[in-house]
Amino acid sequence: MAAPLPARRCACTLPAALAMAMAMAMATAATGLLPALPAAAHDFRVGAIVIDHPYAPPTPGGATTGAVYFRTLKNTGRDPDRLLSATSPAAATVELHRSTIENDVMKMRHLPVLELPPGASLKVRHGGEIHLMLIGLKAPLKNGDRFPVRLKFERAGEREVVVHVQLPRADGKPPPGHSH
Ligand SMILES: [Cu+2]
Repeated sequence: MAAPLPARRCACTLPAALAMAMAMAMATAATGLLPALPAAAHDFRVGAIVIDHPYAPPTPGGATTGAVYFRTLKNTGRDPDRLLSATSPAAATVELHRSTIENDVMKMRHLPVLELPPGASLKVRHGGEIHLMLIGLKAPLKNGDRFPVRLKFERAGEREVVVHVQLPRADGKPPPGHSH
């Protein structure tokens, strides 16, 4: 196992246009014109880990970053596990990120690993703190697209999941924290 990376400031930025597009998408979704998540739920299992409904919001043309979320990430086993890393043919790199508010400013940090204690059921959703960041997108993510992401867990091993690109529902929350 590699030594944990030190937490560091995320170098990624989403263009203002993307933040605007996401805000508009959320507003549109809130009107009920679009199917709510999970319109077509899907899940994946590897060992004791269940990856429930991986999804990604669409990105505007020219965007080079995007985010992947999970409705839930569960460890149904009795042993602790950790999500170590992810890769995808859709992007040059995939990083685990946590966003936090510090002095009213949204900060993005690279998370070396995501801990999954026994019985954990983590919501890794838009508007929340944790996401997978797609860096160096090869093409914009379009509503209805699907793409694979390969997840590597310390105990359970590796599993490729299919991510659905979709407009997320508003969830009664402000637009996703992607103005970083
Ligand atoms: Cu990020």
